[in-house]
Amino acid sequence: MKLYIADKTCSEAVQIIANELGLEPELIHFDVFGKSTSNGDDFTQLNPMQYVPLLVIDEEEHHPISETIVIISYLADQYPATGLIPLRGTLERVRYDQLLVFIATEIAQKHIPLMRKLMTEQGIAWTSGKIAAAYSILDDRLADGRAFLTGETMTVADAYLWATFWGDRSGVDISHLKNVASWKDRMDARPSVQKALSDEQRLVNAHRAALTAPAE
Ligand SMILES: N[C@@H](CCC(=O)N[C@@H](CS)C(=O)NCC(=O)O)C(=O)O
Repeated sequence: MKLYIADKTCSEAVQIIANELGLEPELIHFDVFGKSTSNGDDFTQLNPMQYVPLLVIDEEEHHPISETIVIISYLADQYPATGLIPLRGTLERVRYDQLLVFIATEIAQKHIPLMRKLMTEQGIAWTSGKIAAAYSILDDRLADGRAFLTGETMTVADAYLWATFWGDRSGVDISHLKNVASWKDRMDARPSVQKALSDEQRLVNAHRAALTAPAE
């Protein structure tokens, strides 16, 4: 299994879930700006949108799976006993999918044009307000003292939200949301999260070093 990742992006959610499950996909770095991959694969052939994360399960047939929430849900669905996601077909799962789509559309994707500095002043204000409101809804959810977004155990939604925490790059300030801040501290401490960060850093550094190494 191959997982294409990029530096400090939503692909960290997949790394975290793979780590929670004890899976060890081969990690490949995609340089979002330079467009090269750490193993020389032509990423455009694999994903014409050039987005990570991308999961290739079957090397022979190359059927890549894109879309963060689809990938993390798929991985967690393979191991129902872990409780990383509610069972498909249940109302609990419908509500859960609602939460994943909320994170994808109201938080993750709304950050991107802000981070890329592509917006007018009015657009920045409107989008930042929407993102802050979405985080505030999640802060309310955590206000009952639960440790994670849906209860006492970490699930795929927590991994996804953690991986789209881009306020330092988008300028969206949510420092007033104390429940989200405590939740973030809990997530930061998880071994699966720390491993995701160190694996990513190692791979990114190696890819950058290879790109700048003088040709022999
Ligand atoms: N619809 C995709 C979008 C993924 C996405 O936005 N990926 C970003 C990183 S978080 C990316 O690869 N951007 C590369 C680019 O903009 O060129 C998903 O939800 O997984």
